[in-house]
Amino acid sequence: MFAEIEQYFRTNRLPHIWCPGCSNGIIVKSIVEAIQKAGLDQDKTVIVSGIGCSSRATGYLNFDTLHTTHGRAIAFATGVKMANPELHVFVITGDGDCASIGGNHFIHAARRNINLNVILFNNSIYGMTGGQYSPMSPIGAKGTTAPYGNIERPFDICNLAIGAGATYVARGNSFHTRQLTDIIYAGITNKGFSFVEALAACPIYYGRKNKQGSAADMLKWQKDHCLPKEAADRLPPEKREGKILTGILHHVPAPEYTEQYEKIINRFKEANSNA
Ligand SMILES: Cc1ncc(C[n+]2csc(CCOP(=O)(O)OP(=O)(O)O)c2C)c(N)n1
Ligand code: SF4
Repeated sequence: MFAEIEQYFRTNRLPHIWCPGCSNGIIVKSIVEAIQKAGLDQDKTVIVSGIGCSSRATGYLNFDTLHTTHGRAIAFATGVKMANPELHVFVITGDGDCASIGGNHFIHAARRNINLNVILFNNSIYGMTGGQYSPMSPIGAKGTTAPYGNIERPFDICNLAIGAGATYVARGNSFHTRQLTDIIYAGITNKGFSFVEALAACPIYYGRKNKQGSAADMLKWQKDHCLPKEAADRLPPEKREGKILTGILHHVPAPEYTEQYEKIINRFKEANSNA
């Protein structure tokens, strides 16, 4: 099984640092499966990450990768894409990395509709630094900085992406891996800012602090609480209560940023050659 995707990993960098039961590896597998399905040239694919447990993924992936600074993955990725629009550029980020310190880069990249594939590993907590609450921790969730329960309302990051102008927005989870691969793949085919929120399970910090049981229990929770949007659309409101909608939530075409930029450059080149 691993042999099929082994080429996408720097096997000499394994084993990885993730805790037993962490779902980061599951999400990474869906990313490489989507890349394989899309037939992307490994030498023309760049994967950029920030800092966090999830962001460590770039160290294990056999592409040109950038493990950058906390919150700045989208800014670095924007630079890469602008410098060479032919590259397929992915961003791996955490809920802290993307929605907290990196929130401003996130909304502006979405607004510009620059052709990036951003995959957010949402474990609802800062894993790497020991379990502080994040802007995506649910109300009441416990963290080292919220010992009595979080009182801040979390972002619905997919709605934020849609509001900011992203042209492709989807949500998946670590249990329904085929769906996760499919929505990442569909994002690759979108020309513009593609955003996938992948629900992750951090059994060590989020799970322990919030009495979520074992790693398997946390995946089962995702199985039981996630509902594909198409199925939800056919149900009465009371049956959708408490469910997290998954699948493609939003997909509308809009001009892509690097193409618009290229047009301006060409216009000036033409004007100068005629002068
Ligand atoms: C500028 C800066 N501020 C803070 C930190 C410390 N720091 C490292 S990772 C992290 C949060 C990680 O949480 P998240 O992005 O959700 O990723 P996870 O570890 O949960 O995958 C923080 C605050 C840092 N490295 N750099
Ligand atoms: S702390 Fe949580 S997110 Fe980080 S590797 Fe461990 S289980 Fe995964």
